[in-house]
Amino acid sequence: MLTELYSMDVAQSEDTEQYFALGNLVRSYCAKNWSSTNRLYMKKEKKQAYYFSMEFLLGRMLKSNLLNLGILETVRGGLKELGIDLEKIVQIEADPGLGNGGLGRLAACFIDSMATCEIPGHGNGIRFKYGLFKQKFVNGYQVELPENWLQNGNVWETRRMNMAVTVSFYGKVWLEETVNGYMLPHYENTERVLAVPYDTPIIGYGNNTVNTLRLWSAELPAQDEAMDYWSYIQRRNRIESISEVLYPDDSNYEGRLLRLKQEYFFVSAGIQSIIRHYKKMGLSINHLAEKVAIHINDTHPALCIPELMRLLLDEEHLDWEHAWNITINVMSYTNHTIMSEALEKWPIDMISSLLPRVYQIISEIDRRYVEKMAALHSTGKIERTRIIEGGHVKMAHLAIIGSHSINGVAKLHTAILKEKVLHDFFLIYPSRFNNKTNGITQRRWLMLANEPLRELINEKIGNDWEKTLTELKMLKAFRNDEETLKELAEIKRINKAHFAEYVLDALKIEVDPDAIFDVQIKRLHAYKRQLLNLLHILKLYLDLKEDPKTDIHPRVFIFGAKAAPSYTYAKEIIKLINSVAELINHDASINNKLKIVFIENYGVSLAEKIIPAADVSEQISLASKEASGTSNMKLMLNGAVTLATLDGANVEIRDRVGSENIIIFGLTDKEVYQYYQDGSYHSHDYYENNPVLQRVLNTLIDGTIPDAETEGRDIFNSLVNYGDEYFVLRDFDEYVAAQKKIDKLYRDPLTWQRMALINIAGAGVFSSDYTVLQYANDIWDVAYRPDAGELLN
Ligand code: NBY
Repeated sequence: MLTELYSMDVAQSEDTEQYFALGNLVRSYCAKNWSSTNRLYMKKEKKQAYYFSMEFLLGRMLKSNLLNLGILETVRGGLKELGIDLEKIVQIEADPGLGNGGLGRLAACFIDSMATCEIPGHGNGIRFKYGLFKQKFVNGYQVELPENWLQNGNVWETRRMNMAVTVSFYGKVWLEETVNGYMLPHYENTERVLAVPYDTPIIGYGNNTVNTLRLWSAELPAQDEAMDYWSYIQRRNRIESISEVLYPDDSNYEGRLLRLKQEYFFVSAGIQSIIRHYKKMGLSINHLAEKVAIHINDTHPALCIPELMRLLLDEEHLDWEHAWNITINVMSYTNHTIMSEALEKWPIDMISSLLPRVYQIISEIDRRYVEKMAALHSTGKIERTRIIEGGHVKMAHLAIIGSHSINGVAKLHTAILKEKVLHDFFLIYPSRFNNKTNGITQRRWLMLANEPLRELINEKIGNDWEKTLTELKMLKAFRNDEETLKELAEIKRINKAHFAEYVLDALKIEVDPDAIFDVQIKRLHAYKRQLLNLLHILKLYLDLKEDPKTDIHPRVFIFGAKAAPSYTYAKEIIKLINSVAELINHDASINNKLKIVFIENYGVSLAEKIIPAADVSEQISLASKEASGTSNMKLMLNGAVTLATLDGANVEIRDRVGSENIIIFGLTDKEVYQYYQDGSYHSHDYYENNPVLQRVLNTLIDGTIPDAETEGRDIFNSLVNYGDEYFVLRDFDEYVAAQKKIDKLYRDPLTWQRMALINIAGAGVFSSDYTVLQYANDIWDVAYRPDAGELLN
């Protein structure tokens, strides 16, 4: 392969050539199974599920492909004989950061699990030229740099020009009756965009299934009319900008035109290609819902609903009722947030000028909804739930009204949707609501990221867990086996030493692997309360300053977090954490008892390094705000002990491991809602009445923290004077107490390792294999690996 690609042999080649040679080899190795999987699906006319997501946060693929193909060890050994270190060449691969955070990573775990569980399920999204920005700290401030991940090419993708489709924007549309009595649209002056698919094989683990991730790229269609050269270039740039860059906002909706274009672009291209593929099988469009399921990952692809209606009405000439029936049966929707500022709504003017025909259809869906509900529900409820309201199109309402299934991503989250956020809808469509607790793939997050732990587990309980993660429960038998607990400790120590090397190399910070590695890795957002963590660190710092002999076990606080570029407050928090790190890490009197490590540019590849080295998993969002969380699952699977509020999937983690093996603190969701109701939270009182807290908060404004005056002042005000939206001060005391408990438990190694072991043993239910099987069974009604059925019980 090296000779074919670069006309050189191994001795002459460098890492980059070796990486691309191996990548090409792997791709051709799976090519046969890829086409046979497709042929099989076609021949058996299997129902297909399509996971529509704006984001797929894949991470590097070389090792996971080798693992799933069952050739990781063979290839590693073979390369070694050639004097090549596999670990070195996998680093060459650009980490495709086509997602913001949990939602995008969930999509990546799901497609891996669908292939592994032999579900005929594929991803559909956008091939962004630039992924999520690269984060750099300059003087403690976040600076965003472009992430040009395609610069050196991408071995995994195949451009399929023959499957390109056209997506139209703008123009005028009117309906005319045809001779057969159909009302069909005529278009004038539309802007046509060529959508070109790039397909990536998604390889199942230990089987012959290879599914497809189809990502669309926007291009200028072949020109038929003569055009001025500069107009041509301008138009090309305008069109190509559609798939240029991922929006870097994770929980704050921005109503920009380009974003709406992106949403329609991959939705329209995806659905057109699904229908084209379906019709190739020679089946009647009337049976579409028996052969196709489309999943809407958050509301970003909610235009799937009017777009499928458009194609069924205008291209397939079905009548409205019939088309609507098919659409509802095809579509299902996952909600990922209860935060109102993240709910998408588009101004009518914007949608109707960009997508005139789609807007007509949305209006008609809305009109019929109001008409049908008038007899059944109160006007108030109808007004609150209709799609078009207050000059906007509400995307969540569209998604709910046009789908047969609406799910939340953890039990608590689903309960809050039903009882609070979507209560009106729940009363209207009770049977549509269901829960699907998130999951993670054990292949990337344990088998690859933590090889020593994988080996230990295999030694103890065999390897059935690799296919059926709930088998990890067998580990519980070792809870009192000192030898096993010591081995577990040894592995953690090795992983921590390994990570410490990285920290020294990348950040020039020396950390002690015998300290507690306390990890909070997630997007930076006020509701996730990185600030609560920081206030506790400041408290420890003050304690140590006052009495250097204060008895605490040394700690390394590890943060990884990107802030949306426009989210000023989050960026101020980053700067503040970095300033406190400057202060503490360089204070000799602290005697290395505290260190803060803020990892730059946190993403999938860094998560793979940090998670196996974590002792403590910080999951401290304000109860009710974190829909599920998934780093909580990855960390527990790697033996970290969770320090958490009763939010999202933390509740289910507690149920699995028992209250003795997780540290819970803080307000419950009920208490938070109670506070909202009586408006009785006054953060200023906590400042006034709690001297410890007051002392800590004062460091933000009294010059203790170097070079962060503005940030310290703003953050102080937000907490003390402007209401403390996320109840940081309210939960402070309980959090400090919980951290004390951690300190105490950690000093008893056997107790601690027993907790770690029980966490690993209890993580089995959080496999995304299990999650996608539930989607397949309950929502999509598609086939899956016959022996996987037992997982569903
Ligand atoms: O989805 C996350 C939730 O916060 C987390 O609790 C959950 O575990 C995870 C998977 O269900 N949400 C999330 O990551 N959201 C985004 O990344 C996101 C991205 C873009 C936009 C909104 C949210 N947007 O409007 O552009």
